[in-house]
Amino acid sequence: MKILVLHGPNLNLLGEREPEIYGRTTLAEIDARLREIAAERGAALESFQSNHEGALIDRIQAARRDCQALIVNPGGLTHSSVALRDALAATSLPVVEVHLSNIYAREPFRHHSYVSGIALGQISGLGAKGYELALVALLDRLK
Ligand code: CA2
Repeated sequence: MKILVLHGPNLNLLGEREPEIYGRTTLAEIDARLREIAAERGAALESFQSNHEGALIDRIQAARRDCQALIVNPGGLTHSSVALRDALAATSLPVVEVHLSNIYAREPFRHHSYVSGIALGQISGLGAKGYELALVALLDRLK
């Protein structure tokens, strides 16, 4: 069983900038912890970060062939990308949407997500822990 974790634009900056909003944990640290949790439960995990919408969509399309579920933090594309939503929906795989910050406690333009309507669930505001909770929930579900 393989879970794909997708990180959208600018999330490569995690831990380096705006720690008051996004925390001090780096993306590499998040990915390492997720790989550890997956391995403990006998699953594989692949992480992919891109600042390019098309690259994210290409990876989502490929996931139909090699993954059983997705965890996605679409970054700013959450609030703008119908194309990303369509690609996720087309996989027919369970998707959990994760946000480090609570998007509903921030600017109004962050309150709408194009992804939430096709997601199994959304975790918002729990920092890096949100990815871990999403992973455990998906692995329990796929068991
Ligand atoms: O809270 C989240 O995880 C977001 O998806 C992060 C996005 C933001 O546009 C969403 O509204 C909420 C921004 C990702 C940029 O990440 C940075 C990390 C460190 C420094 C600067 C940007």
